[in-house]
Amino acid sequence: MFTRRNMLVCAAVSALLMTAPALAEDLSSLPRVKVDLVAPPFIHAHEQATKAPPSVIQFKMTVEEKELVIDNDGTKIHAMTFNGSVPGPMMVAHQGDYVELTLVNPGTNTLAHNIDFHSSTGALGGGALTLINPGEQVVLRWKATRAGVFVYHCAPGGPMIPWHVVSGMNGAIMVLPRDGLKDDTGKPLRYDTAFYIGEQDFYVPRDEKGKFKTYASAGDSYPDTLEVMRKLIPTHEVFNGRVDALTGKNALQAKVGEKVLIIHSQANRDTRPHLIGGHGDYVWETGKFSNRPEKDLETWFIRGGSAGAAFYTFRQPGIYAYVNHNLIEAVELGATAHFKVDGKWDDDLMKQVQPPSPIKPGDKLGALQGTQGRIQ
Ligand SMILES: [Cu+2]
Repeated sequence: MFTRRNMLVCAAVSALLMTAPALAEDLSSLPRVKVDLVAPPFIHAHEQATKAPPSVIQFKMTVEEKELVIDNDGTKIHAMTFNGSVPGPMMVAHQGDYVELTLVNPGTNTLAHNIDFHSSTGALGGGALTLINPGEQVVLRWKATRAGVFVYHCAPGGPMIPWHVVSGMNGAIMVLPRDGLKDDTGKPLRYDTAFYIGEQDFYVPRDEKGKFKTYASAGDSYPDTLEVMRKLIPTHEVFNGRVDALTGKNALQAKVGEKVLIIHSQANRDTRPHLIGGHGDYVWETGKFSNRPEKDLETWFIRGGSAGAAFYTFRQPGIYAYVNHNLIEAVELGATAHFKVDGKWDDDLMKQVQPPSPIKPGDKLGALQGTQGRIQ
């Protein structure tokens, strides 16, 4: 029955619909900034604090379904990626900006994809408005109301959601406060360099002999992969798409005195970054910049489906391993990166007082004469 109340609701809805286009017209007066994305661990050029008025920041990403080698034994998967990399590129905007993404799914792809931005509000994070078949593209705009680092990922529905995410289809966006980052007392914090590390769990099926299997297409790999996924034990846990993507000659470079912001995302599974021989001077463990950073952390916890940020000033030169401090995952499954830090060693912070040498007879190592068990 069409009641008076219903009529009022309808009138209110049409009034809302009528006002909607006006909102879009307001945005047309805002500055528009086109940004070219770069592959992780690097991040496109950006201002840390900005005096610019809220702007429409335009990004474009292309979905690439591609075969990727994920370890040093040549194990291959049919990856699904934003812009060809695992993780997808880091986007940077400022709080109050509008993020406008053109998402392209080329006709050469085989699957439907979309994007769910954890930083956006409504419509499944944009997932409900961005589902595109091969040969289609879509443009989504959302307002960056919350400051922080946030995951984005593909979420095409049902079991496709975890499958696409663990096939590599995730990344992160950093929404900076307009006046930049602040320490625990509210003083400005500026980094010299920012790196983006995306941690990824892969679930590669094995044959009867225990060897990793290969498949003709992503679709062919799906039933076996789903079986491995359901056991929840990854075969690979890697940084930036493969074992050793960020070690050796691919190590992240820094200098003594350099202030580095390390952004770490995991779209699916919990992890616990740790910088061996260093710390998190300031850590936004949950990644949200309206909260005060924690100080002096040894290890920080990144919940699956989130990103965190750690700010550190390197104080000693050398090779630092940056790991998931589930050390089995770091060493056996691949979750290790390296920072190569140049500069001068500080003896005050650490010095080898005596190099390894034969034990001298008569040295009573470890004996605390007369003080054992007493607190003084
Ligand atoms: Cu997808």
